[in-house]
Amino acid sequence: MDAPSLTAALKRKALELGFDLAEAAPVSHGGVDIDNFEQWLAQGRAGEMRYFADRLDAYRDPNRVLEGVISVLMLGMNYRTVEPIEPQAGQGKVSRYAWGDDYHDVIHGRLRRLAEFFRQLVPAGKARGIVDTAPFLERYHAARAGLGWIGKNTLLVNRRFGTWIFLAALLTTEELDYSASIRRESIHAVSPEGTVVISQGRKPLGEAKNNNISPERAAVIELLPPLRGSPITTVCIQGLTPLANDCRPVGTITPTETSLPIPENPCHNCRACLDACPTGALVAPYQLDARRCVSYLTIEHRGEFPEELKSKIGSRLFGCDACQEACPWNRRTPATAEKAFDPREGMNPVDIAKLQSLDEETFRRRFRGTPFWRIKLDGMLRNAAIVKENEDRSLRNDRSKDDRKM
Ligand code: B12
Ligand code: SF4
Ligand code: SF4
Repeated sequence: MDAPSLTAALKRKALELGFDLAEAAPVSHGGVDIDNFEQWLAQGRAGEMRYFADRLDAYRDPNRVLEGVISVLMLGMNYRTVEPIEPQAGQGKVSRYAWGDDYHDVIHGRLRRLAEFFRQLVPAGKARGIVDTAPFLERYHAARAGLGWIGKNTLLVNRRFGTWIFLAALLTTEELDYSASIRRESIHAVSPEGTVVISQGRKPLGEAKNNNISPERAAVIELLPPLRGSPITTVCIQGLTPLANDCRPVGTITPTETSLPIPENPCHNCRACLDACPTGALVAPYQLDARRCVSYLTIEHRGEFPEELKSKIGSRLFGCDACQEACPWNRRTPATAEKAFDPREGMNPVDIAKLQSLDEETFRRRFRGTPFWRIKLDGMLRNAAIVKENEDRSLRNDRSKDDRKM
């Protein structure tokens, strides 16, 4: 089967299985994105998520994830359902992604069926479906496949669905049709003077002059002849690809500072997500320090929270949506047709006193198959205690303000 027919068949099947987005890209073997990723790790920004460092070899070499891999079909599934109900006194807030069935379970089943379908079409080929389950930069590959761009909140933003999409991937040993993807033939060479040399492989095609650095250090590149007027309009810096669908990665600016493409980056000058983050976890556009992220603290982190962050968590019991709720691209997105993501009863907001009264057995019965299962009753009780402490503190503060007024 040729690449276009195989790709078309896989995409059709993916949509039939309930995915909302499906596009192919070549699998990346190393490059600046891995460099950024390693830098992120070296800065300690992964916190206690040791699996990154433990599996660094596989991030560098996707053959360790699937021997002989060349392509990936990147998939997206819309999970937006109803609007969130704000918690009242005695309640904790749960982020949208966790209201229904655990997405890993929902998506895993579909990936298995997609992989089986692939094997019927290409019996000699190999395919592996993944959803957070393998050392693979899903957002980066999704951007390369053309599913959207990486927003300043580090999430993949799609023009239609915003950020309310789960990502998954079908890795394959077969070549696919990458026509929707952001290709990497135009790779970059770096020049310290701010001049970007655009090249194809090792063959230089021309030069672009970095003639403006915005306050956010976003670089505007003016293409010099012979490239002026060519379809190359966007600069791919640091390997990030916040590109519109018709853009091409072009160059990079040195040294390795935050330099971002602007003209076609739909985030433009917006910084709503950075401003909305309650803990300052988005330390710069496109950069997240997980150690400060409420999502990390309430879901991944074991043990006590850093004292200085406790009060900033407010009533967030599980996960955090602040950098998504603030995003203008999330304002008018459609609801999902996927029933598995419909909110289960009592999943948001959650009654703190009821949660604190649960024993292990009841917790298991109630939350089996939901994302709460992952952190067990102990983790939920730790989070509940912080939410309660924050509520008590804010009541005390309100009372002392009233006393001062009298
Ligand atoms: C670990 C993890 C987390 C961690 C770390 C998050 C993070 N931003 O890395 C924590 C627990 C905090 C987390 C939180 C959330 N997560 Co999460 N998470 C993952 C997971 C499993 C791995 C992500 C990863 O590889 N991180 C490592 C970092 C380094 O990767 P990166 O950000 O892509 O790195 C690039 C940039 O940071 C940049 N960079 C790094 N350093 C530098 C330096 C400079 C100078 C520059 C310019 C760039 C730069 O380059 C890197 C390479 O491209 C993915 C699934 C997957 N396998 O991809 C889901 C995933 C990203 N999470 C997801 C979700 C839904 C969430 C939450 C919304 C859940 C919630 N509501 O609480 C929050 C959102 C927080 C946020 N703003 O990111 C979805 C996102 C879907 C989407 N639309 O993008 C994913 C894809 C899961 C899925 N299968 O759908 N998550
Ligand atoms: S703390 Fe909340 S707003 Fe900040 S990065 Fe994490 S998920 Fe986004
Ligand atoms: S809030 Fe603004 S800056 Fe952040 S991801 Fe959305 S559009 Fe981009």
